[in-house]
Amino acid sequence: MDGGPVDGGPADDVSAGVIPRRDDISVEDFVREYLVPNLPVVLGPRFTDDWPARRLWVADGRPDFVRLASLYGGAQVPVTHCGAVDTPDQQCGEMEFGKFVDQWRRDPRSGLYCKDWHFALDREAPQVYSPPSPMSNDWINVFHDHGGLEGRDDYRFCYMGGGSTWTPFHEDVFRSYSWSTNICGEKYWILVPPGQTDLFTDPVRGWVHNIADPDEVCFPHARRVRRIEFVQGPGETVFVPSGWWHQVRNIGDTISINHNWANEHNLCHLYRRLAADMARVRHALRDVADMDDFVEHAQRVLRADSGSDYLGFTRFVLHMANIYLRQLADPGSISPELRDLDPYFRAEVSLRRALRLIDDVLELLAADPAARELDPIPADVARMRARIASQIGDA
Ligand SMILES: O=C(O)CCC(=O)C(=O)O
Ligand SMILES: [Fe+2]
Repeated sequence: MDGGPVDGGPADDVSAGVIPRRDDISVEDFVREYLVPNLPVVLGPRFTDDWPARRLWVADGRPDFVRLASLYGGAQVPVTHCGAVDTPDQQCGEMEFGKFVDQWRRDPRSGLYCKDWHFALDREAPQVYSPPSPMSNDWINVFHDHGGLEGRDDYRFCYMGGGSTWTPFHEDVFRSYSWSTNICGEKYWILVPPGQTDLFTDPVRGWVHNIADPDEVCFPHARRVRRIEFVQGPGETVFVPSGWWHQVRNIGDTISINHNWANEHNLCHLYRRLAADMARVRHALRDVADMDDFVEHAQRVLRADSGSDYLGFTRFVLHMANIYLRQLADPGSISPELRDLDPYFRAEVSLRRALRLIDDVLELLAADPAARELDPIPADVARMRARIASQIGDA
């Protein structure tokens, strides 16, 4: 088997507008069939059957409002109001979780949506879930926990809301992957394969906010966007690949957990997003291009706009490369950063492949004019590429 697309496989499903579904799949097959070709899939409930949250938070298939309020009532949570107006910036504020649950229970169609709650960061309570094994190779969160990334932030979220709540059409932060599991309830998904942004974005008007019912005056081609639509049931997990725009609507009372994540397989997507954002920033700042600290200024603007900059991204990649090189040199001792990964990801063949993919991105960085003028990126990148070459060879 050459590892290429299989007849009747996920790529064919996706071309036919059908979401691939798997009740069970090995981690290795998940990587080969979905991560490498960057295709979506819905994993069956068995991947999350052992989650305490699926019992603790649910009664008769519905949210257990009393239990939820007693467990987390005092927490401050972000709450959005999904009004009738389809704007990307839904009104958002903070609220005590107990009050939110109370209002949700009394009026399930109030449009209140508790979203982007950093549940895992907030709670010291025992863990009530852990990522499905195929999604455990998460450089963003696992390594953030070990001080690898700056700032006290994570990309793990809890969402709760009634039947009228939804998330407008968007692409995920940094062009990361996401996975999303329903603790209870159902979601209606619209997933859009990459390569169609011309149909639903515009330099002046921005982008379509409701792809289910686009504004045809501003975006006359949006109805032609190829898409996959499907319902995600309780316990199921949706894998959203890099750069796939999506829109999600809750059908009835729904609770979900989602993580943004990245690893060697979408590192080049992250880099290309950053490089494209950089090009846009430089273009916007072209009138002040001769100011003294232009390079640093452009990085500051990039960080404010995109949540990351070249130095941060390079540090992240070098940090990961170091961990993988150390692990490869000393396979007997599992580093704390790699402990939570499925053993498949720690196998020598996986470590080598990750380092090769890291090196591909370092090669792009080494050739990128925006990176070349930023000390100490060029020297650090060159040093790391030499170390990788000496440890795994050039192949
Ligand atoms: O469930 C939602 O409302 C949004 C989920 C989402 O955008 C994601 O998982 O990336
Ligand atoms: Fe998303």
